[in-house]
Amino acid sequence: MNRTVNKQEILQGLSEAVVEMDDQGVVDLCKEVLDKGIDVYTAISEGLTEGMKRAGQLYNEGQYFIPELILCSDVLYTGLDILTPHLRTSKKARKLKMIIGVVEGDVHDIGKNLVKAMFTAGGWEVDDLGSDVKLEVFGDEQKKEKANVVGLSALMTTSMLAIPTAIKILRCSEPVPFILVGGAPLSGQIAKQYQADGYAEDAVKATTVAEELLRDKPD
Ligand code: B1M
Repeated sequence: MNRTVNKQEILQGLSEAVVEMDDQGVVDLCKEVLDKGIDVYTAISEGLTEGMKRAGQLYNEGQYFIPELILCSDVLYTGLDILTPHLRTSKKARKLKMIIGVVEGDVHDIGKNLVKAMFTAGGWEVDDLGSDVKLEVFGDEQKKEKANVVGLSALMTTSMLAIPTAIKILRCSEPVPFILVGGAPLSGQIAKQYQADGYAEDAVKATTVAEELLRDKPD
């Protein structure tokens, strides 16, 4: 690996290492991120995530196939494992709780895991149900955990059709949480149509939207 010198090169290097499925490259660059005091949010969003997006484009162009995508995501996770413990965690006066999961029929969990990392860094307690989550599990978990927010993620035009049912189930749970939805095929308009309380297009905005929901309606 070439020796990287500045922040921009490190971010670019992280992105390329994900695309090139270079696990050791990501390990080395994450160490540089930490040694040089580069903002960990930036390294995740402008380095690792950009690389995964680029891998997605290569898949769309027919240059990468499923095995490459799996290897790219493995490398992304190597980086996340190193960097996320260093995300600055804010201390909240009252502990806020969120439940998050990818809806049934959908195994795409990279975006959901980034959302989880941002909430954890924001001082939230996060109950992660994983991916391909049966819809009734969201309701059952809410009854047990009484979260402030439940986050539903979907990455496919097919799986997102499960979201309105999940929302109906959650509206019957006690206490009713704020429901936040996200994932590439969704939009603010679709979220409204589905009667979600909030929509966020990326992981960083997700925490802002959740906090706005609680500020506007604290109880
Ligand atoms: Co697949 N896949 N995939 N895939 N995959 C897509 C989604 C697809 C668009 C590719 C394509 O055809 N162009 C397509 C879906 C088509 C559709 O919509 N109908 C697709 C398909 C078809 C499939 C399979 C069916 C392929 C097959 O087997 N023939 C299969 C699905 C199996 C299943 O789920 N039942 C499949 C499998 C896989 C892999 C396992 C190989 C791998 C996933 C690995 C993993 O997640 N552990 C994979 C990948 C990597 C992709 C692409 C390339 C990239 C997705 C990704 O990780 N993006 C994707 C094509 C693409 O996007 N170009 C594709 C990076 C990630 C950081 O972004 O997830 O959007 P994203 O998350 C963002 C925001 O969306 C948002 O914040 C995140 C971070 O900023 N966000 C939220 C997400 N959730 C949120 C929740 C919130 C708020 C914001 O609040 C709660």
